[in-house]
Formats: sequence, structure tokens, C-alpha cells
Amino acid sequence: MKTNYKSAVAATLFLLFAVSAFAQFPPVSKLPVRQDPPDPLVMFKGTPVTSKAMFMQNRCAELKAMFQHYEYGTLPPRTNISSRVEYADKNCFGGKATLKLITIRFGQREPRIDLMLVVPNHRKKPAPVFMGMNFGGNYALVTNPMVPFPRSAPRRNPPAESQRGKQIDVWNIEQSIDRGYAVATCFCNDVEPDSVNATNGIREILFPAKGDAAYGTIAAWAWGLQRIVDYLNTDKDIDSRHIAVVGHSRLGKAAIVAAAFDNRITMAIPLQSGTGGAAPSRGNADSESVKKINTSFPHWFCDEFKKFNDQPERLPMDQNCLIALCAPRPVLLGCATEDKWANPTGQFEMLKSADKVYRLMGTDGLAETTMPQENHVIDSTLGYFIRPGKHSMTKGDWKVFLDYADKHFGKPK
Ligand code: GTR
Repeated sequence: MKTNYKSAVAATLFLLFAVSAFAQFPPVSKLPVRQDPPDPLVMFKGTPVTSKAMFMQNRCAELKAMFQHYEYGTLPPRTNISSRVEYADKNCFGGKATLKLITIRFGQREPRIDLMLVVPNHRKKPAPVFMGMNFGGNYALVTNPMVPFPRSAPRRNPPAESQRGKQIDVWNIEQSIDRGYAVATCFCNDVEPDSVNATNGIREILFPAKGDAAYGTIAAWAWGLQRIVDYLNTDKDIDSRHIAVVGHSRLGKAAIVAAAFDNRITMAIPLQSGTGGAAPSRGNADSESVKKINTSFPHWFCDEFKKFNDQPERLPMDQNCLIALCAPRPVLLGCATEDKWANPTGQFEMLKSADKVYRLMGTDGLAETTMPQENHVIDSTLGYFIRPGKHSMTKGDWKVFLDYADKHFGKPK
């Protein structure tokens, strides 16, 4: 009863906030047309941002409000979680790791997150962790028969015993364990099913999304990632200073949004995240346009974003500013040569533009200014790599993530 009351208050405050944020900015038709992405170090009204403090206080607040108003919708508020370890297997990967199954609840039966956390056994200290959502359900990432099917159907295949372990090569959890990292993951549909009329996600049940500033699925997933951080901060096996969010494609979009809005996430690795992620909305002829993404996936963003379909040049921010919101935390963008849809060159440009914010923060920013050759990893605080091949997440990609985490977190002990 108590929690329901609290949720009702939170939901009301959330709606009020959504309405006031909406009133703050001009209608899309009144925004100036700018061919280049807006400068992350210039305020909306034209004032230059001259100090770290001014960026952190004024510009970050303004950018967060703009991203919510014009693109993702108002992120739902933080809510109290309760969690329970339902199962633990100390002999995972031949005794190298412990696998825990944890439920994270929000004061009612559903929706809930079924988190799978795999932690290396041989370590002296709490483990750094890669955290992210998966497309196939936890049971597709491991062979352990105790990991249950997801409660709703995955994107491609309905839950079936034959699918168990089918995505081991996507998440490559054992490789991270061998390098001293934990991996925490859940099925994205636990938080919000990827469909227009989803009835069993947080947008319908927990924080009803209403009006022009109503948040879309990307924001819902980002919120879910932040609730996983709430849990990780309570788990003694995890080093809460070293939480890297990873996500592929649409889940990469959610990953970078989660990090931009939550500095407890100390590294962001959106892989091939494309439009609405780390690629510019002011795209190119080969990449996914704002109009295309809003037409194919009308539930991903807020309604206001659709008003930019034929005029993305009016956006008062671009995805360079989303990356800048992560400063000074490390951000690594990964691309693939055949994945032009996710705009590899545009993503590199976004890093180049965010570089000045990272320099203002005293970091090395993006260490190189020309688009790198295939397989050459730029591993500065703003990092980038492009490898041959298609839109996918591979063992080789994870090796790059691990090397990058070793460099910026320090090798796990
Ligand atoms: C595509 C979509 C992309 C990307 C991708 C994915 O169809 O156009 O924005 O998110 O799906 O998630 O695999």
C-alpha cells in the first residue's frame, strides 16, 4: 500500500515535471536551421560555456532538458527497488565464476527485471562490471539449465530449450570472466517490450507515458539500466566505481542515454548504436534518417522528435551533445565497415565535436582527428574503432571493450 502511494506521488510529480519541461522550449517550427551540429559549449541562447563548472551545472541541465523535450521524452523518475537473489551457482564455467539470478522489483509484481550476474571467483577485490540489456533472454547467453526462459518472447525466436546458449558468442561472458570482469545483463523486454502497443512494460504499468513529452522505449530501457545500477551498488561482489554500460544497436542507444543521465555509470560502450544513439541526427545518404527511424519505430522516441522528420537541421542539439553529457567519463564507440546504416563516419564526427568538452574537463579527449583504419583502436577517453564486417556484436568487439576497460579502469585485481 505504502509503495503504491509513493509510486502515485512519483508518477504525479513526473507528469508535472514533463509538462513544465515542455513549456520551456520553443516549438520546432521556431527553432533556427543549422546545418552543423550545435556546439556543446554554447548555451541554447548563444552564451559561450567557459568553464568546467558552467558546463556541469548550466549546460548539462539544459542539454538534459532538451534531449527529454525534443527526442527521448521525460525519463521516468528513480523509484525504490527491492531485490532478491533467487539462485546462485558457484561453479559456473568450471568453477571460474559464480552465476546469480536476481529479481529486481518496483513495489509490485510486474514489471520486474530478471537480472543475471556472473562474477569471477578468483579475485582479491570487488569486480568491475559490464552491464547491459540483451535481445534473446538470459538463457540464450549461457548453457546453465537453471536460467529460466524470459517471461515475454524475444525479438527473433520464441523461448525454447533449443535456443539455450545460442547467443554465447554474442556476449562472450567467459572471456570477460577470464579477464577479471563481471557481467550483468537482463532481457530488454523485462522493462519494456519493443513494440508500439506494449501493455506489460513500465510505460503502461509503472509510469504511464502520456502527452507530447511522453517517453519512448529507448528512455524506458535507459531507466531500466539505471535500476540495474541501483542493484549493483548493493552487491558486495561488484566494484561500484567501475560500471561500464554496453549495448548493441537499439540497446546501444539506450546504453548511451543511460550513461548521459546517470554518472554512476562510469564508462559507456554503445556498439553500432546509430541514429538516436551516437550517430548524428543530421545524417548522410547511407545512414538511417530521423524520418525513417520514427516511421519504422514510432514507439522509440517522444512525439516531439517526429516533428524533426523533414527538418533534422532544426534540432537544437545533436548526438555530440549526448556524448558530451558523459564527460569526463570514458566513452568508446564501436562501428563496422558494412554497417553504413549506423553511420560510422558520422559517429566519429560526434566524438570530434564532443572532444572540446572532454578537454575542458582536463582529459585527453579524442586523441586522433582523422577517421582510423579498420581495426585500429583509438583508446583515448573518447575512444573509437571500426572493424570489418556487419552489424553484430562479436568476441573480437568484446576484446576491444576489455582492453579499453583495462586502460581506463585499471586491470582487475
Ligand atoms: C534497425 C534500426 C537501427 C538499429 C537496429 C537494431 O532496424 O533501424 O536503428 O537499432 O535495428 O537494433 O538492430
